[in-house]
Amino acid sequence: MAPPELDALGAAARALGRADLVVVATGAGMSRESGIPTFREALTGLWARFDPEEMATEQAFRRAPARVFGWYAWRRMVVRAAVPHAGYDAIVALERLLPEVLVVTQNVDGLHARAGSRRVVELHGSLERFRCLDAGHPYPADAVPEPATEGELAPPACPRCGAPIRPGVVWFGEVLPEREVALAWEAAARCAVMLVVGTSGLVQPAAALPRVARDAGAFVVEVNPEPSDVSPFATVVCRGSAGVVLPALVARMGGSA
Ligand code: BV8
Repeated sequence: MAPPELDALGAAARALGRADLVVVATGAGMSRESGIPTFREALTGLWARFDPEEMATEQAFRRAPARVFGWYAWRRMVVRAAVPHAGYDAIVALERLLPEVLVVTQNVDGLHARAGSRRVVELHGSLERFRCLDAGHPYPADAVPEPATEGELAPPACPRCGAPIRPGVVWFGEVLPEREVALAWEAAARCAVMLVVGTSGLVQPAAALPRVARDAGAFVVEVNPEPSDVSPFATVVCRGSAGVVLPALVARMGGSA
């Protein structure tokens, strides 16, 4: 009798092999093996004493713009230096093996696109996008300095209206972008398989996606070394890290990352 994780891997590989549409829904755990801390670990140094749910808000930015902007400029610098690990390559391999794959990510690090994934929906925006706080005037990412150390960084002023420049991410209390939500929810309701990778399933409304897929009859695979709020909705759970399980899945399907 194969150990349970191999059964899960085999069942997941078989379900993927039959799937017309696969949604790969990823959270911060997907980037962990590329050296990017998960959201709950993302507050280091001077920010260590803050709670992410406090820092990632418009209120925090208005109250302490240099502290919040410095955190995002630092995270962007860390992310730019990161290299997508084998789990990202495995998702790109899935895109070659299967008829239709859509990546729906909560992450703002851009690593899926950098790895070569062609269809990526960013539910929470991107560290590489900036706009002004009041009018939403776009601001060129390359004009934002890359800090040499973790520290406060005063946001630039919008050249058009003078408002402070903010990161193009979705903060807590902000609505998710309409187009991305429509794409993600439509695919979740239509997919044969949803691969849920590296998310605690705590942040709404993204956390509802595995439930949408399961309720629509999809085969839901969770890839996470730890139990999460997604686990109860999973058809099978592959208890392991993204960088190990995803390549193993593709290998079981006879593909190679
Ligand atoms: C909204 C961008 C509505 C910014 C992010 C009560 C009060 C107030 C608000 C709420 C409330 N209840 C619900 C809400 C809404 C709130 C929310 O969900 N709060 C939570 C905390 C309860 N949501 C919102 O505010 C959303 N907007 O609801 O608007 C509205 C309606 C009308 C009008 C106005 C508003 C907006 C949510 C988006 C927030 N922005 N990111 C930034 O990055 O700075 S969220 C951010 O945190 C991430 O993007 C991600 O989504 C989330 C972190 O979650 P995970 O990705 O799951 O990461 P986490 O660290 O939790 O878990 C990592 C997992 O990986 C773990 O399970 C671990 O085991 C696993 N792992 C570790 N290593 C590996 C691994 N897995 C695989 N391999 C490994 N190697």
